[in-house]
This record gives sequence, C-alpha cells and structure tokens, in this order.
Amino acid sequence: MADDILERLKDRLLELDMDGAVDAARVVADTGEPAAVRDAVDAVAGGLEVVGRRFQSGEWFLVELVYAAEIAKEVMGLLSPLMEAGTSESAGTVVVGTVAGDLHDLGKNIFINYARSAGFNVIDLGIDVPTEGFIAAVREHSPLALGMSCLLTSTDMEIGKVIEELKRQNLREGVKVIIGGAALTEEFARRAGADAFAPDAITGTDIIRGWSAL
Ligand code: B12
Repeated sequence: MADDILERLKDRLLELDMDGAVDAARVVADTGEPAAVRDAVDAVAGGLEVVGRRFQSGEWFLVELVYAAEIAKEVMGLLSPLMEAGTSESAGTVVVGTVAGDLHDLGKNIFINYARSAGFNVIDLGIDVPTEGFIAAVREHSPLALGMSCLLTSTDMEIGKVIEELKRQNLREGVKVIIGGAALTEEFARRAGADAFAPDAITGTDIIRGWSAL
C-alpha cells in the first residue's frame, strides 16, 4: 500500500479531521486488498498510540481523546468488514470480551477481525464484562480459547478473578486463556495464570491458531 495514503490516514486522525480520515480510509477500502486494509488498521493503531501519549502528557484533554476514538471507530467500521474474508471451515470457537470496568474495545475488535479472518468462530461479549459473563459464555460455548482485553491498570485484577473462577468451577482445564491490551505484559499473564499474552492482534491470532492445531 502506498505509504502516503497510510500517512494521510494517521495524520488526519491526529488532526481530529473526521472527514479527512474517512476519505483516506475509503481510498484504502476501494483497493479491496486485504494487505492494504491491514496496513491501514495498523496505521490507525499507531495513531491511537500517539493520541494516548498526548493525553498522558496533558497536551490533549478528554474531549480530544474521545473524538479521536470516534474517528478511529468510524474508520474501523469501514475497514473491518473487508478483513473478515474467513474460510468456510471453522478453526474453533473463541470467546472474547473486555474486562469489567473497562470500556475500551478498538483493540479487542481488531483482534476479533483478525481471528475471524483466520477462520475462528468468535463470540464477542463486548465491553465491561463481569466475571459471571465470561464464565457463563465458557459454559455455554465450550470454546477453545477465552480472550480478555484490558487497557486500564485499575481493572487488570479482573483477569485474575476470571481465571480463579474458571478454576473454582472446574472449567480451567478445558479452555486456553489469552489476554491482551495496553495495560498488560507477559509477566502479568504469568502471574495471573493466563496461558498467553499477545502484544498485538496478529500475534494473538497466531497463538490461537497454534492451539487449534494441537
Ligand atoms: C481510544 C482510547 C480511549 C477511548 C476508547 C474508545 C473505544 N471504543 O475503545 C475512550 C475515549 C472511551 C477512553 C476512555 C478512557 N481512557 Co483511554 N485510551 C484510548 C487510547 C488513546 C487508545 C486505545 C486504543 O484503542 N489503542 C489502539 C488499539 C489497536 O490498541 P490496543 O487496545 O492496545 O489493542 C491491540 C493489542 O493490545 C491487542 N489486543 C487488545 N485487546 C486484546 C485482546 C486479546 C484477547 C488479544 C489476543 C489481543 C488484544 O491487539 C490490538 C491490535 O493489535 C489509549 C492509549 C494507549 N496507548 O493505549 C488510552 C488509555 C488506555 N486510556 C486511558 C485512560 C486513563 C482512560 C480514561 C480513564 C480517561 C478518563 N479520564 O476518563 C477513560 C476510561 C474509560 C473506561 N472506564 O474504560 C489510559 C490508561 C492508563 C492506565 N495505565 O490505566 C491510556 C493508556 C491513555 C494514557 N496514556 O493515559 N480511552
């Protein structure tokens, strides 16, 4: 994909120019190339990292953070359907949600799109999912893997709670647990008792693909 259109997409996001960002995303979408769409999704994710830094440093306020997220959501809405090429045979079921107290879902949704395009049947529980919500979904769907997303350090303990509850209800042996999101690390995953931490959606998809081949 031509780098200038990806740059334009990221720049328009960082200029909080909704129309400009959507126009750039449309140019990418019109190519119909899955690789171009993935590059564009990466460009949006890179832009959001800069948004986070601006917010953290005090350069930007909540209003800018919220609007940048709205632009990202709009752009992702345009690009996501093009990633879900999928295969006819399911590689397995994966249940995914964002932990209780956390409303971030852009990264989770990117992982879901990648996993679906790799042939997984993904059950999306949405955001702010309480422990009981994850447990009920594992009981109902008996998934290959449970994915939890967490971007706030104030909610990361929710992951340990879910894993403990899976153990208490004798469900842990039957499901792999994968976690992702800006608040988490490999070390955190080990301590919480998860099977894997994914720093990004592509790695996460590769990990569950490895599990489904076992
Ligand atoms: C966009 C955004 C928002 C949007 C979210 C909109 C939405 N629908 O998601 C809004 C405006 C709502 C928001 C609100 C808040 N936010 Co905010 N937000 C961000 C921001 C800028 C980008 C997040 C994002 O979407 N990144 C892009 C995606 C693609 O990256 P990602 O989520 O990490 O996902 C990738 C991987 O991690 C992985 N992945 C993610 N989940 C999963 C799950 C699985 C299973 C797998 C395998 C992989 C995986 O794959 C993805 C793609 O590769 C971050 C900054 C940052 N650096 O993360 C702050 C940030 C997360 N927010 C922050 C804060 C403080 C808040 C607020 C508390 C602000 C406030 N004062 O109200 C609220 C909290 C609301 C709540 N209760 O959740 C802080 C968190 C600090 C901390 N350490 O806890 C950050 C880090 C900003 C900062 N630097 O200060 N936010």
